[in-house]
Amino acid sequence: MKVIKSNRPFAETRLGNAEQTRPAIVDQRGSALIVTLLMVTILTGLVVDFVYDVYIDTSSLSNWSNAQKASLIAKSGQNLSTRYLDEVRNDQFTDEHDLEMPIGKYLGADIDLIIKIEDENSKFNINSIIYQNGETDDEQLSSLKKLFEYLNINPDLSLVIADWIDPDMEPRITDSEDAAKNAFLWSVDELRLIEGIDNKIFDRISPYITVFGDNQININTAEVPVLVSLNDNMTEAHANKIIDYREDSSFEHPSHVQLAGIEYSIANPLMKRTTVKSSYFRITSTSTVNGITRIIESVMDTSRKIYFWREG
Ligand SMILES: [Ca+2]
Repeated sequence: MKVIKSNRPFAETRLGNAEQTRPAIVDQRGSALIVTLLMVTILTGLVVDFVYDVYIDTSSLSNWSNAQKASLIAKSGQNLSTRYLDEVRNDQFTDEHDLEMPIGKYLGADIDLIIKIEDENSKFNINSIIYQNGETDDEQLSSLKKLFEYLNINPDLSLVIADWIDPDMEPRITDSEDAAKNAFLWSVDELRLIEGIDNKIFDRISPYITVFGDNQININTAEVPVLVSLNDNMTEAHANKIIDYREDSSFEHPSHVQLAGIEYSIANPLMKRTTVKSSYFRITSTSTVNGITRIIESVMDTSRKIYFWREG
Protein backbone atom coordinates (compact mmCIF):
# COMPACT_ATOMS: atom_id res chain seq x y z
CA MET A 1 0.00 0.00 0.00
CA LYS A 2 2.85 2.18 0.86
CA VAL A 3 4.17 1.59 -2.55
CA ILE A 4 0.86 2.47 -4.07
CA LYS A 5 0.53 5.48 -1.80
CA SER A 6 4.02 6.46 -2.42
CA ASN A 7 3.47 5.99 -6.21
CA ARG A 8 0.33 8.05 -6.33
CA PRO A 9 1.98 11.37 -5.97
CA PHE A 10 4.57 10.13 -8.45
CA ALA A 11 1.87 9.08 -10.79
CA GLU A 12 0.08 12.34 -10.09
CA THR A 13 3.32 14.18 -10.56
CA ARG A 14 3.98 12.37 -13.84
CA LEU A 15 0.47 13.02 -14.84
CA GLY A 16 0.82 16.58 -13.76
CA ASN A 17 4.10 16.87 -15.70
CA ALA A 18 2.51 15.26 -18.71
CA GLU A 19 -0.33 17.72 -18.58
CA GLN A 20 2.12 20.57 -18.19
CA THR A 21 4.51 19.43 -20.97
CA ARG A 22 1.89 18.52 -23.59
CA PRO A 23 1.10 22.17 -24.52
CA ALA A 24 4.87 22.89 -24.62
CA ILE A 25 5.37 20.07 -27.16
CA VAL A 26 2.41 21.37 -29.19
CA ASP A 27 3.93 24.89 -29.03
CA GLN A 28 7.31 23.59 -30.16
CA ARG A 29 5.69 21.55 -32.91
CA GLY A 30 3.62 24.62 -33.91
CA SER A 31 6.69 26.83 -33.95
CA ALA A 32 8.60 24.26 -35.96
CA LEU A 33 5.70 24.12 -38.42
CA ILE A 34 5.60 27.90 -38.72
CA VAL A 35 9.39 28.05 -39.18
CA THR A 36 9.18 25.26 -41.77
CA LEU A 37 6.33 27.02 -43.55
CA LEU A 38 8.27 30.29 -43.48
CA MET A 39 11.33 28.57 -44.85
CA VAL A 40 9.30 26.85 -47.55
CA THR A 41 7.72 30.20 -48.44
CA ILE A 42 11.12 31.92 -48.54
CA LEU A 43 12.66 29.08 -50.52
CA THR A 44 9.71 29.01 -52.90
CA GLY A 45 10.11 32.78 -53.36
CA LEU A 46 13.83 32.37 -54.00
CA VAL A 47 13.25 29.53 -56.44
CA VAL A 48 10.56 31.52 -58.29
CA ASP A 49 12.91 34.55 -58.39
CA PHE A 50 15.72 32.39 -59.67
CA VAL A 51 13.58 30.71 -62.29
CA TYR A 52 12.23 34.11 -63.36
CA ASP A 53 15.76 35.56 -63.54
CA VAL A 54 16.91 32.57 -65.55
CA TYR A 55 13.88 33.00 -67.81
CA ILE A 56 14.63 36.72 -68.29
CA ASP A 57 18.34 35.99 -68.89
CA THR A 58 17.55 33.21 -71.34
CA SER A 59 14.95 35.38 -73.04
CA SER A 60 17.41 38.34 -73.27
CA LEU A 61 20.12 36.04 -74.54
CA SER A 62 17.75 34.60 -77.09
CA ASN A 63 16.68 38.12 -78.22
CA TRP A 64 20.29 39.20 -78.38
CA SER A 65 21.22 36.14 -80.39
CA ASN A 66 18.27 36.68 -82.76
CA ALA A 67 19.23 40.34 -83.15
CA GLN A 68 22.82 39.40 -83.98
CA LYS A 69 21.63 36.87 -86.53
CA ALA A 70 19.18 39.38 -88.03
CA SER A 71 21.93 41.99 -88.23
CA LEU A 72 24.29 39.59 -90.02
CA ILE A 73 21.58 38.49 -92.44
CA ALA A 74 20.68 42.14 -93.19
CA LYS A 75 24.39 42.77 -93.92
CA SER A 76 24.41 39.74 -96.23
CA GLY A 77 21.41 41.32 -97.94
CA GLN A 78 23.49 44.42 -98.61
CA ASN A 79 26.26 42.24 -100.06
CA LEU A 80 23.75 40.36 -102.17
CA SER A 81 22.39 43.62 -103.61
CA THR A 82 25.76 44.35 -105.23
CA ARG A 83 24.89 41.62 -107.74
CA TYR A 84 22.19 43.93 -109.03
CA LEU A 85 24.65 46.85 -109.15
CA ASP A 86 27.13 44.70 -111.09
CA GLU A 87 24.37 43.63 -113.45
CA VAL A 88 23.16 47.14 -114.32
CA ARG A 89 26.68 48.62 -114.55
CA ASN A 90 27.03 47.41 -118.13
CA ASP A 91 23.42 47.93 -119.18
CA GLN A 92 22.69 50.52 -121.85
CA PHE A 93 19.78 51.86 -119.80
CA THR A 94 17.98 51.16 -116.53
CA ASP A 95 14.22 51.45 -116.14
CA GLU A 96 13.27 50.19 -112.67
CA HIS A 97 12.14 52.90 -110.26
CA ASP A 98 12.26 50.42 -107.41
CA LEU A 99 12.27 46.67 -107.08
CA GLU A 100 12.42 43.85 -104.57
CA MET A 101 15.40 41.64 -105.23
CA PRO A 102 14.63 37.91 -105.17
CA ILE A 103 16.68 36.03 -102.54
CA GLY A 104 16.42 32.66 -104.29
CA LYS A 105 17.42 30.72 -101.21
CA TYR A 106 15.60 29.25 -98.19
CA LEU A 107 17.12 30.86 -95.09
CA GLY A 108 15.36 28.71 -92.51
CA ALA A 109 12.19 28.66 -90.44
CA ASP A 110 11.26 32.04 -88.89
CA ILE A 111 14.01 33.81 -90.88
CA ASP A 112 13.08 36.43 -93.43
CA LEU A 113 15.10 38.76 -95.66
CA ILE A 114 13.73 41.47 -97.94
CA ILE A 115 16.04 43.52 -100.18
CA LYS A 116 14.57 46.67 -101.72
CA ILE A 117 16.46 48.64 -104.32
CA GLU A 118 15.41 52.17 -105.17
CA ASP A 119 16.76 54.34 -107.98
CA GLU A 120 18.28 57.55 -106.59
CA ASN A 121 18.64 58.96 -110.12
CA SER A 122 14.84 59.15 -110.26
CA LYS A 123 14.99 61.90 -107.62
CA PHE A 124 16.04 65.53 -107.41
CA ASN A 125 19.37 66.04 -105.63
CA ILE A 126 18.61 68.86 -103.22
CA ASN A 127 22.32 69.56 -102.61
CA SER A 128 22.64 70.46 -106.30
CA ILE A 129 21.07 73.91 -105.71
CA ILE A 130 24.46 75.05 -104.34
CA TYR A 131 27.73 74.56 -106.22
CA GLN A 132 30.76 73.13 -104.40
CA ASN A 133 32.24 76.66 -104.30
CA GLY A 134 29.21 77.91 -102.35
CA GLU A 135 27.60 79.82 -105.24
CA THR A 136 23.95 79.18 -106.09
CA ASP A 137 23.03 77.05 -109.10
CA ASP A 138 20.06 79.17 -110.19
CA GLU A 139 18.81 76.60 -112.66
CA GLN A 140 18.70 73.84 -110.02
CA LEU A 141 17.15 76.19 -107.45
CA SER A 142 14.47 77.11 -109.95
CA SER A 143 13.81 73.37 -110.48
CA LEU A 144 13.38 72.83 -106.75
CA LYS A 145 10.98 75.77 -106.62
CA LYS A 146 8.96 74.24 -109.45
CA LEU A 147 8.93 70.87 -107.70
CA PHE A 148 7.52 72.51 -104.56
CA GLU A 149 4.93 74.44 -106.55
CA TYR A 150 3.79 71.22 -108.22
CA LEU A 151 3.48 69.54 -104.82
CA ASN A 152 1.46 72.52 -103.44
CA ILE A 153 4.23 73.49 -101.04
CA ASN A 154 5.26 77.11 -100.45
CA PRO A 155 8.03 77.61 -103.07
CA ASP A 156 9.84 80.03 -100.70
CA LEU A 157 10.92 76.94 -98.76
CA SER A 158 13.41 76.31 -101.60
CA LEU A 159 15.09 79.63 -100.64
CA VAL A 160 15.19 78.63 -96.97
CA ILE A 161 16.84 75.34 -97.98
CA ALA A 162 19.35 77.19 -100.19
CA ASP A 163 20.30 79.39 -97.20
CA TRP A 164 20.46 76.33 -94.97
CA ILE A 165 23.06 74.81 -97.35
CA ASP A 166 25.04 77.81 -98.65
CA PRO A 167 28.08 78.86 -96.61
CA ASP A 168 27.15 82.56 -96.25
CA MET A 169 24.83 84.13 -93.68
CA GLU A 170 22.94 86.47 -96.03
CA PRO A 171 19.22 85.66 -95.77
CA ARG A 172 17.30 85.37 -99.04
CA ILE A 173 14.04 85.96 -97.16
CA THR A 174 13.29 86.96 -93.56
CA ASP A 175 14.91 84.69 -90.96
CA SER A 176 15.98 82.20 -93.64
CA GLU A 177 19.54 82.01 -92.27
CA ASP A 178 18.41 81.43 -88.66
CA ALA A 179 20.21 78.37 -87.24
CA ALA A 180 21.29 77.40 -90.77
CA LYS A 181 23.71 74.48 -91.17
CA ASN A 182 25.67 76.29 -93.94
CA ALA A 183 26.81 72.97 -95.33
CA PHE A 184 25.54 70.23 -97.64
CA LEU A 185 22.95 67.79 -96.33
CA TRP A 186 24.13 64.31 -95.39
CA SER A 187 20.68 62.82 -95.37
CA VAL A 188 17.18 63.75 -96.54
CA ASP A 189 16.05 63.44 -92.90
CA GLU A 190 18.01 66.61 -92.08
CA LEU A 191 15.30 68.59 -93.89
CA ARG A 192 13.13 68.06 -90.81
CA LEU A 193 15.45 70.42 -88.90
CA ILE A 194 14.57 73.31 -91.20
CA GLU A 195 11.96 75.79 -89.96
CA GLY A 196 8.78 75.39 -92.00
CA ILE A 197 9.29 71.71 -92.90
CA ASP A 198 6.89 69.75 -90.75
CA ASN A 199 6.15 66.02 -91.02
CA LYS A 200 3.34 66.63 -93.52
CA ILE A 201 5.57 68.60 -95.88
CA PHE A 202 8.48 66.21 -95.37
CA ASP A 203 6.33 63.22 -96.28
CA ARG A 204 5.15 64.99 -99.42
CA ILE A 205 8.62 65.91 -100.72
CA SER A 206 10.83 63.05 -99.47
CA PRO A 207 9.82 60.50 -102.18
CA TYR A 208 11.22 62.86 -104.84
CA ILE A 209 14.35 64.12 -103.08
CA THR A 210 17.83 62.75 -102.57
CA VAL A 211 21.11 64.21 -101.32
CA PHE A 212 23.25 61.81 -103.35
CA GLY A 213 24.13 61.26 -106.97
CA ASP A 214 25.37 63.01 -110.06
CA ASN A 215 22.33 65.33 -110.49
CA GLN A 216 21.24 63.41 -113.58
CA ILE A 217 17.56 62.53 -113.68
CA ASN A 218 16.71 59.20 -115.30
CA ILE A 219 13.79 59.79 -117.67
CA ASN A 220 13.01 56.05 -117.50
CA THR A 221 12.34 56.15 -113.77
CA ALA A 222 11.53 59.72 -112.62
CA GLU A 223 7.95 60.37 -111.54
CA VAL A 224 5.70 63.22 -112.72
CA PRO A 225 6.70 65.86 -110.07
CA VAL A 226 10.41 65.41 -110.85
CA LEU A 227 9.83 65.41 -114.62
CA VAL A 228 7.78 68.63 -114.35
CA SER A 229 10.60 70.24 -112.34
CA LEU A 230 13.17 69.60 -115.08
CA ASN A 231 12.72 73.04 -116.60
CA ASP A 232 10.31 75.97 -116.87
CA ASN A 233 8.70 74.70 -120.06
CA MET A 234 7.86 71.23 -118.79
CA THR A 235 4.19 70.80 -118.00
CA GLU A 236 2.23 68.00 -116.37
CA ALA A 237 1.01 67.05 -119.87
CA HIS A 238 4.61 66.64 -121.05
CA ALA A 239 5.46 64.56 -118.01
CA ASN A 240 2.46 62.32 -118.64
CA LYS A 241 3.57 61.78 -122.24
CA ILE A 242 6.87 60.47 -120.89
CA ILE A 243 5.08 58.20 -118.40
CA ASP A 244 2.76 56.90 -121.16
CA TYR A 245 5.71 56.14 -123.42
CA ARG A 246 7.36 54.12 -120.62
CA GLU A 247 4.32 51.82 -120.41
CA ASP A 248 5.50 49.96 -123.52
CA SER A 249 9.17 50.84 -123.95
CA SER A 250 12.20 52.45 -122.39
CA PHE A 251 14.24 55.44 -123.46
CA GLU A 252 17.63 54.36 -124.75
CA HIS A 253 19.06 57.87 -125.06
CA PRO A 254 18.09 61.21 -123.44
CA SER A 255 17.28 62.66 -126.90
CA HIS A 256 14.68 59.93 -127.39
CA VAL A 257 12.34 61.85 -125.12
CA GLN A 258 11.10 63.34 -128.40
CA LEU A 259 9.74 59.88 -129.27
CA ALA A 260 7.24 60.43 -126.47
CA GLY A 261 5.96 63.50 -128.30
CA ILE A 262 8.00 66.20 -126.53
CA GLU A 263 8.93 68.91 -129.03
CA TYR A 264 12.60 69.55 -129.75
CA SER A 265 12.59 73.05 -128.17
CA ILE A 266 11.65 71.51 -124.82
CA ALA A 267 13.45 68.18 -125.21
CA ASN A 268 16.82 69.61 -126.19
CA PRO A 269 17.52 71.69 -123.04
CA LEU A 270 16.63 68.66 -120.91
CA MET A 271 19.53 66.66 -122.36
CA LYS A 272 22.24 68.04 -120.08
CA ARG A 273 20.23 67.17 -116.95
CA THR A 274 18.86 63.80 -117.93
CA THR A 275 20.08 60.27 -118.39
CA VAL A 276 18.58 56.88 -119.28
CA LYS A 277 20.87 54.91 -117.01
CA SER A 278 21.10 55.16 -113.23
CA SER A 279 24.29 54.84 -111.23
CA TYR A 280 23.05 55.53 -107.67
CA PHE A 281 20.80 53.24 -105.68
CA ARG A 282 19.31 53.12 -102.20
CA ILE A 283 19.34 49.61 -100.79
CA THR A 284 17.24 48.61 -97.82
CA SER A 285 17.71 45.11 -96.43
CA THR A 286 15.30 44.04 -93.72
CA SER A 287 15.91 40.80 -91.85
CA THR A 288 13.66 39.20 -89.26
CA VAL A 289 14.79 36.29 -87.08
CA ASN A 290 12.22 34.82 -84.68
CA GLY A 291 10.34 38.13 -84.60
CA ILE A 292 13.41 40.35 -84.10
CA THR A 293 13.96 42.75 -87.03
CA ARG A 294 17.09 44.58 -88.16
CA ILE A 295 17.15 47.05 -91.06
CA ILE A 296 20.23 48.27 -92.92
CA GLU A 297 19.91 51.12 -95.38
CA SER A 298 22.66 52.20 -97.75
CA VAL A 299 23.25 54.31 -100.83
CA MET A 300 25.77 52.88 -103.29
CA ASP A 301 26.82 53.53 -106.84
CA THR A 302 27.37 50.89 -109.49
CA SER A 303 31.09 50.75 -108.64
CA ARG A 304 29.92 49.64 -105.13
CA LYS A 305 31.12 52.85 -103.50
CA ILE A 306 29.11 53.45 -100.33
CA TYR A 307 27.82 56.99 -99.67
CA PHE A 308 25.46 56.25 -96.81
CA TRP A 309 25.05 53.43 -94.29
CA ARG A 310 22.53 53.21 -91.45
CA GLU A 311 21.73 50.23 -89.23
CA GLY A 312 18.67 50.01 -87.08
CA1 LIG B 1 23.70 79.99 -95.33
